[in-house]
Amino acid sequence: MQKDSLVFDLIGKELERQRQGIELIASENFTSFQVLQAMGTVPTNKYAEGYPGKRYYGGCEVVDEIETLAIERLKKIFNASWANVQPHSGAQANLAVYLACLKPGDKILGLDLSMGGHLTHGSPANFSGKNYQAHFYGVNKDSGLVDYDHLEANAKKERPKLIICGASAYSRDWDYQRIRAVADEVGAIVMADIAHPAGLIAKGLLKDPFDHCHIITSTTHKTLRGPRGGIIMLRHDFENPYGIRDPKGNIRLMSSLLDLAVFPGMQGGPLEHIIAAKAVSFNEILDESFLAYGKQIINNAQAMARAFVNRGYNLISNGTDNHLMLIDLRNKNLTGKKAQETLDKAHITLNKNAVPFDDKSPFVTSGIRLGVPAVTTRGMKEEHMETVVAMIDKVLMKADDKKMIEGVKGEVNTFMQQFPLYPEL
Ligand code: DSN
Repeated sequence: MQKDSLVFDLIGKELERQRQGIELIASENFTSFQVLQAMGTVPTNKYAEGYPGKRYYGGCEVVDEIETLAIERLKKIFNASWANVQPHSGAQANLAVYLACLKPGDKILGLDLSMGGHLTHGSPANFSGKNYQAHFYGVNKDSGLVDYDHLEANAKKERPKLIICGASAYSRDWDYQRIRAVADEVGAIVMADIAHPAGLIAKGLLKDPFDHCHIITSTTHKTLRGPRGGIIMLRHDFENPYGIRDPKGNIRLMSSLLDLAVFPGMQGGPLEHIIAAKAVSFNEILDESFLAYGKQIINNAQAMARAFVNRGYNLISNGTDNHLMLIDLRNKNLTGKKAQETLDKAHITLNKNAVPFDDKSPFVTSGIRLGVPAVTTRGMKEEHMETVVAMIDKVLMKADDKKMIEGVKGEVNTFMQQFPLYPEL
């Protein structure tokens, strides 16, 4: 069979796009070369439904070792007592938690998507909003911070079974302790979806949600810088509050219900080549160098936020504690859609994003979300943030000047040559 040049040429074009541009999508990153290598390996050929030592197929002795290594490394990173590394994505991880904790029609309480929350936290367009009765909390209009009073009031009114914290577009740290106190009052389980800041939490650079939140989910490809995928963790296992028993009549621990929810509840065969790549990335996170990476992310995000504020941009909550920021462009007479499309032409990639209390549709939006994990992996430091923001500002302030935008694209491509990406390829 001849090499499929059609597909491999497109993969080559995507590599060039990633090399030449400035990547500011807050949920993206560049894996190490060895993580990339592990993904393209032979465990993809193996069926391994079940868990290490308890599979439904023969020949699983090697993938058992791979998966066990991934689980043990992940537990070590977060000081967790139990982990499941099989979810194919963050959405799957969240679905598994809902399957384990809820019955269809049960109430959940999450951060509103339009205020920075995630689709899987109860959006009516998503399984979480279709199968469960979703209620929401928001952010304070003036401060842009999570409105914990609103959360508490809604929790007391609705008495949800599950309270979800975590966000896709929120630049501040969370008060997990307060959320747990509310949950204890109303008898709810707390799930923290730490997909965005997980890499910073892993190194102690943000508050630790593990002691306050019963269940933690995450993706592995954002600040954790691993392959695309999901994980679920517990620091403290606990008896399920619904009295569900195993065939011997013992009350099942939550870890057991979560394992059952992932498989056979909502997935079949695990992706053992991806689990191998997760294990490689977890080893990288355990290394001391990942702490320096996390610190640099925060320094870069703060330098970028300052550079925007100095140019009169309106940052939600006036800054950032983590790797991302959300900018309301209304004072610049721009929509998020126009900003994203125009910056794309200059090879600067980010996404339009609703801002809290947005008056525009989700397809247009008044804002943009920017994050620095990917450019930090490329090697950028604080001083480069000023250059990046200057280029963004130049494009946005004359968004219809095609010649200028073409010029900035050239500047971007030249600038990025000093930050090589995958020289091995
Ligand atoms: N799509 C991801 C993000 O961009 O934040 C969340 O799943």
